[in-house]
Amino acid sequence: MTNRSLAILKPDCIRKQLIGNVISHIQKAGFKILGLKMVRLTEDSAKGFYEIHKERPFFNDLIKYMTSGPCVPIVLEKENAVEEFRSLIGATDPAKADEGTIRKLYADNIQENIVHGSDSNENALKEISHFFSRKELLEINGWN
Ligand code: 3AN
Repeated sequence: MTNRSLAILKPDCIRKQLIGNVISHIQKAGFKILGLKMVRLTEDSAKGFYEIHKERPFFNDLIKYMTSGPCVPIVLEKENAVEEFRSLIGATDPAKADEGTIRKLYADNIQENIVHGSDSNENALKEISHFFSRKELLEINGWN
């Protein structure tokens, strides 16, 4: 079934000038880009996005990192988008990620791991609405 996933190119991706490289991997893997923008997350917005991790020991560092510079959220569409995108990016810890995955290729460590990918269809829809309005996606795609 065709569905959607939210990717976020994280601040280390932008700092390392890797936006183009990562988007190239995404497009070569057959994902359609339905929406894309550059944003700087506020502390409140980052805390809202990562609410599920609020009790984890790395939460404060994660918020600091995610607000340390701009991010590029991207709405993706493909057959089995969530699973397919998670296999394209690789394990959370780049040291454990498979060869050829985006995190294996570009990420430095488990926190600064270049890219986010939704972990379920339900979360994908929630995460997409964190960054994009329905109207915004409809208006853009109405031109295709
Ligand atoms: P994924 O991004 O692979 O779904 P999650 O949702 O478990 O991984 O974690 C969200 C983010 O929190 C990760 N992308 C990473 O930046 C950070 N993170 C996860 N686990 C750790 C950890 N053990 N230490 C530091 N940061 C972590």
